Amino acid sequence: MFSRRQFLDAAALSAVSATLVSGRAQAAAIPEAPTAGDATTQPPLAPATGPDYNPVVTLNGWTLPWRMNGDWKEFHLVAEPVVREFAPGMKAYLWGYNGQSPGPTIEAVEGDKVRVFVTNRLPEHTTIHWHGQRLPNGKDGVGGLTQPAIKPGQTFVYEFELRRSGTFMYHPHADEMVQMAMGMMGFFVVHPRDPQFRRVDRDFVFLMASYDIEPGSYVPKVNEMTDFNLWAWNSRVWPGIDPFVVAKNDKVRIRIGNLTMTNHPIHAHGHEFKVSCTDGGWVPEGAAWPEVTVDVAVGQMRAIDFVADEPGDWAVHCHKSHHTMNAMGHSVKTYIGADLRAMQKKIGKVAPVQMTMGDKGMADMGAMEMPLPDNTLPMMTGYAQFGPVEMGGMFSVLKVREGLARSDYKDPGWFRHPEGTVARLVPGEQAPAPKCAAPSEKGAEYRAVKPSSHMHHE
Ligand SMILES: [Cu+2]
Repeated sequence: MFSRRQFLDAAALSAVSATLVSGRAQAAAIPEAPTAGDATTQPPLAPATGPDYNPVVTLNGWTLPWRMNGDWKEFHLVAEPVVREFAPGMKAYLWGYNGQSPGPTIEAVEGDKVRVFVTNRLPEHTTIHWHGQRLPNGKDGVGGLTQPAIKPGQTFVYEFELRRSGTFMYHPHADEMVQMAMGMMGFFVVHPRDPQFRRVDRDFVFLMASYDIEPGSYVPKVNEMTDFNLWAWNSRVWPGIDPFVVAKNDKVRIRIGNLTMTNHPIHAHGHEFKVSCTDGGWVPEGAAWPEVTVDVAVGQMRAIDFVADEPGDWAVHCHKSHHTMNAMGHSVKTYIGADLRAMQKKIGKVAPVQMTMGDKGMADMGAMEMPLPDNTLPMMTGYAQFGPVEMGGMFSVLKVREGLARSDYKDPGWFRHPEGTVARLVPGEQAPAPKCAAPSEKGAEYRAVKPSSHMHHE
């Protein structure tokens, strides 16, 4: 039996619009929460009900299935600890949704009424904010401000009508420094009611996140503000990020959201694109200008559109060069021009596996097989048909191929370049090796300028 006090609490709770779901009767009404076991890119989820649209492809991720309940589209997100593989050889213990970080992409249509159940299986409270959506204030998901936090074990429900189409995301607004540093985020695409409106053939989505995970450890350092060592797309780093596979002459859209602590100038090779959509809505076609790099600031989302009319393997990457490397390179010292042979000899006596490297630059490290601590990734890695790619982090490949079937997203392998179209060696023109790399006595002057002689200069 309710006491008066409990009755008032219950009345107060039902007055907040992000409503706590409790009791056996309601539990039976909550839809199943599908879960994903790994970081495989799932095929696009075509709509079985409602208006037609071209579903998106979440890089190394998936779209959350839903069920219809009357005229409501019902989804179920579960906030929980997850294990995420960043690339073969490295896993991290993150927080995410439905088994993975990022959480599954939510897709629906402008005008849809959506009901999202959110169950909290984290050790602390959380909320979900629907970044960019027009909705009643009480569904905005700001803990303390627009709703009470969702305590561990509780399920809340958010109900709102999708008032405009576009490119959105979801993330917590509760202990958010920790929860986003732990990987809690997901994409939210609202398709236009008119399936022909700004339609493309292939539509890819990914969220950018940064992590600070020390080589050999598994949990991100959540208090880090600036000094991250893993720059991820959908919590994956190159060579763990799947390619954008497209057919020649496809209209392609790539939607990008930034939940790191810095901006990322995203650069695409081989094509010009236009920004077609932001988290604020569609950019009128006449107002967009051609770009090959778009800066995505913190908290922003950008969709870029282009026609993939140049066959090939085209790099797509963040243009901050420190964001295309992985953890092991993060604290490597600069030795360009130093005499490492002498130094290595001395160090080798006390630490046999320690390697000093980089006297000629760091490109050697792309091909280097060296002992690594468990659970980390080389600074730059990934092989392609001509050798090591010397990249890590925020890097992937746009693979444009002739004659791919509409639904074919399989990695087609490396591009077969037409005869005579690859940059080539000019035979018989060999410049002398630079002095600093030469082991001869001629290099002695240069090698004499060692970092140590600066450091101890008196
Ligand atoms: Cu970047």
